[in-house]
Amino acid sequence: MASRRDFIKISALGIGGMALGAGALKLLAEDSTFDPFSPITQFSRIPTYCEVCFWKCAGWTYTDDKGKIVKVIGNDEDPHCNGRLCPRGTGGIGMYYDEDRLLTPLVRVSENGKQTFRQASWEEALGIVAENLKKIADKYGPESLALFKHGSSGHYFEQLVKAYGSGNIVSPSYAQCRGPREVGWKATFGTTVGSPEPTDIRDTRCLVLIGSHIGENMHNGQVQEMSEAIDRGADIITVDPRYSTAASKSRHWLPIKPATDLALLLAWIHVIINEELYDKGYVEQYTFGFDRLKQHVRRMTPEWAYGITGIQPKAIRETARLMGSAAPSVIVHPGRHVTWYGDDTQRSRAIAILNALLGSWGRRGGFYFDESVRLPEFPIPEFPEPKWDWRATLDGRFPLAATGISNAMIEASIPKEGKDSRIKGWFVSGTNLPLTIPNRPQLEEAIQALDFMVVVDTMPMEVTGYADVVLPECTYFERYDELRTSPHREPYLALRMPAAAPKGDSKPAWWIAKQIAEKLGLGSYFPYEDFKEVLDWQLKQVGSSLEEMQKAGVKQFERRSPLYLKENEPFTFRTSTGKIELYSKEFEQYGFAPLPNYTPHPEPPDNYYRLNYGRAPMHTFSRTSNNPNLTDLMDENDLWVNPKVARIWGMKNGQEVWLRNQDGVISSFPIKVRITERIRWDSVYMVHGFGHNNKKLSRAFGKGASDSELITNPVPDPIMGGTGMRGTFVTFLLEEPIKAVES
Ligand SMILES: Nc1nc2c(c(=O)[nH]1)N[C@H]1C(S)=C(S)[C@@H](COP(=O)(O)OP(=O)(O)OC[C@H]3O[C@@H](n4cnc5c(=O)[nH]c(N)nc54)[C@H](O)[C@@H]3O)O[C@H]1N2
Ligand SMILES: Nc1nc2c(c(=O)[nH]1)N[C@H]1C(S)=C(S)[C@@H](COP(=O)(O)OP(=O)(O)OC[C@H]3O[C@@H](n4cnc5c(=O)[nH]c(N)nc54)[C@H](O)[C@@H]3O)O[C@H]1N2
Ligand code: SF4
Ligand SMILES: [Mo]
Repeated sequence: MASRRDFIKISALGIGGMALGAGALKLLAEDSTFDPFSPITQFSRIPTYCEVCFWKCAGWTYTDDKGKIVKVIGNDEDPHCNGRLCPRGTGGIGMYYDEDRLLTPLVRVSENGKQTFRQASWEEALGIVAENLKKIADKYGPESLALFKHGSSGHYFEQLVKAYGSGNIVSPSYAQCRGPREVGWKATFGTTVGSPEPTDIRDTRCLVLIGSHIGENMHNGQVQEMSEAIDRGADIITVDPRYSTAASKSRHWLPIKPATDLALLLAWIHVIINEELYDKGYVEQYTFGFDRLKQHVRRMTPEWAYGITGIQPKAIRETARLMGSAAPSVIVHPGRHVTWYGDDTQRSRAIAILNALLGSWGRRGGFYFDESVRLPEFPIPEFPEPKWDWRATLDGRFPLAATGISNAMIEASIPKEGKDSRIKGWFVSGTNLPLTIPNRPQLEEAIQALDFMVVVDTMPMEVTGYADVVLPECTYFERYDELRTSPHREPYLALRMPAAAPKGDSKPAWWIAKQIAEKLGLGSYFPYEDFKEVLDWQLKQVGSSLEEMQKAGVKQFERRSPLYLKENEPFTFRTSTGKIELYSKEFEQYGFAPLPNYTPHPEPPDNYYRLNYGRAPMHTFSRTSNNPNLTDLMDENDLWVNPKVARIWGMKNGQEVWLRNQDGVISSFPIKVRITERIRWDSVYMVHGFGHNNKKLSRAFGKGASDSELITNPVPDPIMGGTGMRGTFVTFLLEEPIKAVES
């Protein structure tokens, strides 16, 4: 079928050609000889914070006397990393050296009936973007433009899109990640969890991980604090159907049957209430609805949960007692990627309730009250009021959604039953939608229907193949960005500044957004020549300066209020009752269960297995799978298969298989089998972020399989629109499937 927006895979250009691949590979090897105090080579260090994941560790980029970037290390003063970057952060310079990088603007053209990209000047590319945005605003209203964003660059495009008149802004970190936990937590404690999570792991006596695999999930400070906690003898309890790295470090591993966590959580609540293990003073003083909760869980015994979860009643009781004896220095971790089965807000509520009973919120060794620096916004005119925004795309669903829902925005881009779509144009920055958003057929249908799509990225990732215009951003080593203000035990600021000039014709996002704004007559929203002016102005408002931060990289500020609750001090939580709501008045008002319940989820049919996925310590999603330093450490994912299953299918270690899901979707590439007891017989497991199908990614193309393309049936969370992604079932194809030949 002729399509208006063919996915452009093959580089007709040979963009890049920086010929630094081998050099970049050598960088890690150079580590051992690298000495910043070497008398021979003069090194300079330039502050940055990492963009390989959203932990945003502050560090120092080292350049040699020729200005070449040689290394990045952690900043000792930064509490996110305590001077140590994780393997991904250290390998982050691979993002700068990657010879596949986007280095020039690209525009879609048709040549001999085939669509391809042609290089363009910034002037031309930005002109096309501005012209199309003007057309959309004139024809349908500015609200018809949606912004999909993730990472630092999102800020500038958010500013641009708001100035243009649209409030249709979405990020995958909500409906595909931590949205349900934030809603569950807010309903309970009146506040969201936020990032970094204010978990006081350093001082905890008991850490409970429910499908939160710290250790493979390399969020730096948490990993460091967890290993300290283990050394101090803290109890770690891990609930995971897979024997994860965290499970291997745990005193108790509860190999739960997938999709049954709510039953375990309710049984824990039952034991903690019935054995009076809860913090009585705290519960009495700060919580609302205890009696109703007690009544609610009265029959949810460990024996009841055993039938559902497969966890022995004895183990449920023992672990509940461990938590009780450690309370309040106990953390039932809220998790982060929590969009699993569609009842994720309720599962997060159950976790929040458990923490409330144990009195861990606001207590040492539980959760501290984090603080961030209040940085004044650089003065710009007020944004126009859009006539409608993302809320309209929900069509009355998901009443507690706090931001846009990506799949709803995508749906709103598809014309239906003779009705035109609401969304006509997409602006995308820092998110590789095809490998990030579940239900790829829906994504592709939406893209085909768009009038215009522009993508800003550093790499020729899959998402760029769908764009009309691709704008190359330089990497975080080559630009100033907003100050990092993320909260912590003490408020901190961190600066990112360029260690080298942008490669090729790549540019920082602030510059790109400003140019487009000026072409649209919205220049007053970017009232500066250089982003440095904004940083210096902001820093001076809080008694610092750009000059000071250029030397220090990070700066600590004074806390304004105590780190923990003061013993017996009155405290008003920001809920309707002013208390921690064990019973949620808000959920009741919206017609949702005010106390969480267990409901069964579909099971894999015969010969199908639940597709489980997660993180590898040396990769971040799809963004690092072409990174020359990190592919050296791991260049493809494999498929964990239980030995029993391998026997039934006659599979051998290392054998390549294809996967077919319940909807008949077959993986584009094969994946190697790894036979291991670490995965249950009813599931298979792979690391997310592989299986790239863009040939411009010379190292990542065709390596491993993509979990994303197999997740075609996300289960929506009725409360806030999260997309449950763990209800995918796959079977094996041992021979290469015959597929339609590509045109
Ligand atoms: N199947 C499946 N889907 C998932 C998940 C999963 O585990 N499995 N995890 C979910 C979670 S928890 C999250 S948070 C999301 C993450 O979703 P994404 O953030 O979309 O994940 P990435 O695949 O890393 O895509 C990042 C994109 O940003 C680009 N990029 C990197 N640096 C820069 C930069 O400096 N500027 C610009 N403009 N672009 C840059 C990269 O090249 C890449 O195209 O995915 C979610 N989706
Ligand atoms: N190295 C690295 N670290 C990262 C990232 C990265 O890309 N790479 N991404 C960061 C981001 S944005 C996020 S959101 C976090 C995500 O990291 P986490 O919040 O830790 O979450 P997941 O990746 O969902 O964790 C997956 C775990 O859940 C288990 N699991 C699967 N099904 C079930 C179930 O039914 N019940 C239970 N109890 N467990 C189950 C899996 O076996 C696996 O061990 O990681 C962060 N840290
Ligand atoms: S945890 Fe690792 S990848 Fe994430 S910001 Fe820190 S160093 Fe970078
Ligand atoms: Mo995430």
